[in-house]
Amino acid sequence: MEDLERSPEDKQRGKLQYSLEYNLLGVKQAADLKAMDSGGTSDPYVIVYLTSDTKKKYETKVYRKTLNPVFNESFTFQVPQAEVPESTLVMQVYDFNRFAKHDIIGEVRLPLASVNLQRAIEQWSDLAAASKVEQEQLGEVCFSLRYVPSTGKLTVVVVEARKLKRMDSRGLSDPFVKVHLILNRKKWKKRKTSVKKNTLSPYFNEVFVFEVPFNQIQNVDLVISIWDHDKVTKNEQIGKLFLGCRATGNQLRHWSDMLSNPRRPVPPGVLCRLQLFLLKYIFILCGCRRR
Ligand SMILES: [Ca+2]
Ligand SMILES: [Ca+2]
Repeated sequence: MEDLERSPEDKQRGKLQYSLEYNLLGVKQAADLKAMDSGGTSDPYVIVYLTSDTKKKYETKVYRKTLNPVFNESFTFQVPQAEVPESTLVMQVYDFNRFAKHDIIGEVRLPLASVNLQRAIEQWSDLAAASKVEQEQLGEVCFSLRYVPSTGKLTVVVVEARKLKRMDSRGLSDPFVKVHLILNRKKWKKRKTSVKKNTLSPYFNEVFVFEVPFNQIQNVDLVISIWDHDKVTKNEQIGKLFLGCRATGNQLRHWSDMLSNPRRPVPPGVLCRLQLFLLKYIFILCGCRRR
């Protein structure tokens, strides 16, 4: 019955094999995955989490250029008995991209109430289109960029952010912005704004000037990330975005505008009001995830 309702598109996402026994999840392998990259392949990895605790996510290694990855990784979940009936296990297969947003290929959702956790299962499930339920709105950030080739000065004005995700259980968020420059894929320079307390629409208007010689500007990437300051626990990242010659979409356009209009600041407006998304660029660029 369920299969009949599925659109033909879902069929082409591929399938995932997994096992589950008590709180031990085995992500076995995927097959016939949809090709997300121009070369006709994908770079798949799997993120798993429970809907009752979306902050705790686990992920497998990335497998390069394959549509049939064998993961064979296990994850242990701690889920209070009382939350089992309400909780759904989500396994999302993503396509890794080094310099762009990772694409979701599809997902398997397994309501824990529908399985007997005392009995080991091992099965294949077709990947379905990702549910929008947990696709969070992280917010927008507005900034302007200016690069003057003759002096080698790159000016980043962090103007404001809007509609940020609420990170604190009591209160809103305490946002601040980090600006990283990456040179030849390594962390190079960083600056950060002040912290604005208890707001989801912080106004910063803070100016950062970086020295970037003209012969290096093509090798520089800019990462703008927004964090929630916490006094007691670790600061948490709300979202980030990435600009540079290897970026795509609006991010690339904003960067190209800056390079083609030397001296004139690219005004904060539609172009620079970019959506934040979750990425792992910093780690990738440090080489922690390279294989
Ligand atoms: Ca890819
Ligand atoms: Ca906080």
